[in-house]
Amino acid sequence: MSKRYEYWNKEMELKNRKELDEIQNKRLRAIVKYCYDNVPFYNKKFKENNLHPDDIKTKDDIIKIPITYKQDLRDNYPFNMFAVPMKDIVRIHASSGTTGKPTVVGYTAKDIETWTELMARTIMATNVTKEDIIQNAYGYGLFTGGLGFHYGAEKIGATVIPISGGNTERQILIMQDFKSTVLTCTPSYSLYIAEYLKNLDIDVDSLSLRVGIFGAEPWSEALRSKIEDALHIDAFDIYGLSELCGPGVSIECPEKAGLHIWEDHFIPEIIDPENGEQKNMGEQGALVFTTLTKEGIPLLRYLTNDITVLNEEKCNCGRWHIRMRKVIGRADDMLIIRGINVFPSEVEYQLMKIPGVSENYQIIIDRDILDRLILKVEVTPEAFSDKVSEMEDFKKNIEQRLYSSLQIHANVELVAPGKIERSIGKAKRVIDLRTKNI
Ligand code: DLL
Repeated sequence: MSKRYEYWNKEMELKNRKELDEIQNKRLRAIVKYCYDNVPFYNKKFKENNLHPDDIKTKDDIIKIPITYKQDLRDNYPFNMFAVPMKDIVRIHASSGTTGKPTVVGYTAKDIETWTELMARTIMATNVTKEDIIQNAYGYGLFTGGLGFHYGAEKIGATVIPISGGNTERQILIMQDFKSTVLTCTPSYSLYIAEYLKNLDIDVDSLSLRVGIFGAEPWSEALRSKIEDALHIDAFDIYGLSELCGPGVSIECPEKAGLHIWEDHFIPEIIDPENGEQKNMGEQGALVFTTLTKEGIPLLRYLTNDITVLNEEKCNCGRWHIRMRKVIGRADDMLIIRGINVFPSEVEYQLMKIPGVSENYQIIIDRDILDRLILKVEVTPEAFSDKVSEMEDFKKNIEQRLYSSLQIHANVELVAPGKIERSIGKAKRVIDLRTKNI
């Protein structure tokens, strides 16, 4: 059977490479000038680097522009990177981050319109339409997930249930009674909901759910299979970050062969996070974005630190918009354990392949004299046993499998079902205790 592909803005979504390049070159010239004229940070940066907006004629010139770092936003906290006066800002969002002050972003009325358009495209790319009832369990508030989905879902004419995150029992009641067809939340929260349904002995087939749009944190293909199996839905990956708008930067289409980045609004690049050099298509590195249409807080070559690979081939869905591979992790989350580089998502991928291991785990890195990797792994109720010898064998088996696939020595600690804390938003799966010991 041939696949069905829905589009919100067919004209823009189906532009070919040459057309997209033309749009990008034109918009790049305009945004560079806009930043130079309106953001003192960029004006100074350009002058320090003997750079003038006229030096940027096409995308090939983009490498002349210095990288913008998250630290630059922190240094300009809260509003100094804004390109317009506060009277023109109609909304503020912020991402919490684990340390220090949040990263603050501001939207003009036009920015909200653009974001809404991007979210409309994004939601429809997963074949969700106005026929659907969307249970939006992303947090509403300073976090961009809730409101981002809300506006996009309303735009396409779907029915939105603005339930926000948490109160899982109520989520389930609403899901049953309102016959939600789409669930939007973090992948970890979707699993929590699935677990709750199981504990309440509710048959998932008695629900109306058919699609899940999950993002805001990395999740492996193995986790996708677990979610799809547990909820009997089609699960799509959505990516975004507050600094660019929030969700709606990229989305998987039904091909699930990478996430399409909306290139009429963003220019993506991959750089080497070590030396800042641009990498070629198909090479892995850190994702960098230039915003092409933002008014409130335009950003040139903003380093996300998210690790991925870009692919500019045309997709079977008809879109040419560049695809990014599922994010492997953040460059700053990469674990270097006794000299071996490991992404938490690789650990997750290997772990999820082992029968009896649940999707609840924690990676703890500690330092005695050498670094120690402790993996707290929750056993599924089916695999859990009171017999110490059985659990001991299971633990050794996990340790051996991780060693043979990732060449890392992990001390596995098995825990009983339900013992690892669940999350309603972004899961905290990695705990690095090393900094505390230094
Ligand atoms: O997490 C925006 C969002 C909301 C995306 C809802 C998708 C769904 P921030 O809180 O600013 O924004 O966090 C952005 O989260 O740089 C990535 O490290 C991570 N991230 C977001 N989506 C994904 C994803 C929102 N699909 C940071 N896969 C980003 C992996 C993701 N990581």
